[in-house]
Amino acid sequence: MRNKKEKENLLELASFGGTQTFKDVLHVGKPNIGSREKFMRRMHNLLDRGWLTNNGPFVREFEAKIAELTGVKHCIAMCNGTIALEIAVRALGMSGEVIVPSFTFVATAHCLQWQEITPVFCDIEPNSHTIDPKQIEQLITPKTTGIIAVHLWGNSCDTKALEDIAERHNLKLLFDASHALGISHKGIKVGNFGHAEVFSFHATKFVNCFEGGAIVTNDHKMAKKIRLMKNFGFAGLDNVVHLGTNGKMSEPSAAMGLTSLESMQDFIAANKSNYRRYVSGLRTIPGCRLLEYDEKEENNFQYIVIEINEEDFGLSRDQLVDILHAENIRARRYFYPGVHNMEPYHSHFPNAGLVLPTTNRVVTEVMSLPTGTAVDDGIVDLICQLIAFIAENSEPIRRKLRS
Ligand code: T4K
Repeated sequence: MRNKKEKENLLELASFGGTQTFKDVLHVGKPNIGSREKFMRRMHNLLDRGWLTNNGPFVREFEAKIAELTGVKHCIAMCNGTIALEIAVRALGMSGEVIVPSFTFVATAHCLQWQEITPVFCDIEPNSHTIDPKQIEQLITPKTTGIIAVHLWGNSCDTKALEDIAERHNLKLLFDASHALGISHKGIKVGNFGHAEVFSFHATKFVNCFEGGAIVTNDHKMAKKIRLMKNFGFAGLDNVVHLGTNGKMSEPSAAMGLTSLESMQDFIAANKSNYRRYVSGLRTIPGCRLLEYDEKEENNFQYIVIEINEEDFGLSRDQLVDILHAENIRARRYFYPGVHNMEPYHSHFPNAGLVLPTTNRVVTEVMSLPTGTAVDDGIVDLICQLIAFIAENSEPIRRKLRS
C-alpha cells in the first residue's frame, strides 16, 4: 500500500515528479466491512427465507438494536438518511421557513427545499462547527416553523440552548445526527434530543447499511405516523390511511447494518487510535488545527478534521489538498463551498453569506483526512510527517507551485 520512505527534499513530492507516498488511493470514507462470514450467513438466511424487504426480520432486529443502543423508544429504519430527513420534516409538520446551518452536507437543506420549505441559513460555532444558537433568534420570522441542527463530525450541538429556543418560539426541533451514532451529550445519548433525530448509515459512515438511515424519537404518536409515511401510508393490506412514500430499508441493508453494529466497538477503537495519533502527529504544525473531540463524552471519532490557516501554515487549504491528492491521499474539502453557495440556494439567496462569517472562513480552511479500519498507525504517521514536511517547506513549495 505504501512507499515507506519519508520525503527529504522538495523534488520527492509527487506534485513535482517524485514517487507517490501511497501506491493505492487512500480514501476518506472507505467503508468498514465487519465480519464477512456473518454478513454472508445473513444473506443466505434472507435468500432462503425469501423475505427481501417490507419490514422483514432483519430490519426489525436492526431497529431494536438502534433503539437499545441510543436508549430511544422508537427507531424507524429507512432506505437512506436523506429520505429519513424528508419524512421527519413532513411528519413534524414543518413548513414555510426552517433554520439550518449552511456548513453541512447538502441533504440537510435539500430535505426542506425538496418539499418547498425555505431553508434559512445560520452561522456555526467556530470550535464545534455546529449551529450557533446565539445567531438563531434574529433569523426567526412569522413563517419560521422549525430548526434542523446538525451534530457535525459527531460533535454534539448545544442541545439545551436549542431546545429552549424551540420551546420559546413554538418551533419543531429536528437533529440531523447523520454523523453522530453512539455519541453522547452531557451523558445523554444522541437520539434523545429535540422532537426527533435522524441517522445515516451510508457506506461511508462508520456503521453502514450500504445505504440506510433511521429516524429515532421518543414520541409514540410521531413514530406511528412515520411508520405509515415510509410505507405509502399502509396501515394493513389494502388499507391506506395516510399520504406516504417508499422509505423502507431492505433486508440486505439491514443484514449489513446488523453485521456492522456487531463490530461497532472495534470500529470506534480503530478511529480513536487513529485520532490520538493524528493529534500527536499534527500538534506542533503551525497553522494546522485539528478539531478535538470532547473525551468526557462518548464519541465515535469517525472524522479527522483539520483547519489550515494559510498565513501560519504557509500554503492554502486548497494547495495542501492538491499536494496530498498527488500523493494518493484523497483528503476531502467537506463541506465546501457551504450550502448557501450551492444551487439552487445561491440563486435564491445571493446575500445569505452576509450573516455567515464563520461558515465563510471555515469552508476555505477545513479538510478531512482518512481514518477508519483501513488506516493504521503507520499510515497516520506518514500522513502527519508529510503534512509537517509540507509546512516546513511551504515557502519554496509556494514558489515552485507559482513557477
Ligand atoms: N446529513 C449529513 C450531515 C450527511 O453527512 C449526510 C450524508 C446526509 C445528511 C445524508 O445521508 P445519506 O442520504 O447519504 O444516508 C458522502 C456520502 O455519500 C454521504 O452519505 C455523506 N453524508 C457525505 C458526508 O459523504 P460524498 O459526496 O463524499 O461521497 P463519495 O462517493 O465521494 O464518497 C466519499 C469517499 O468514500 C470517496 O473518497 C470514496 C470513498 N468510498 C465511497 C463509497 C460510496 C469508498 O471507498 N467506498 C464506497 O462504497 O458523500
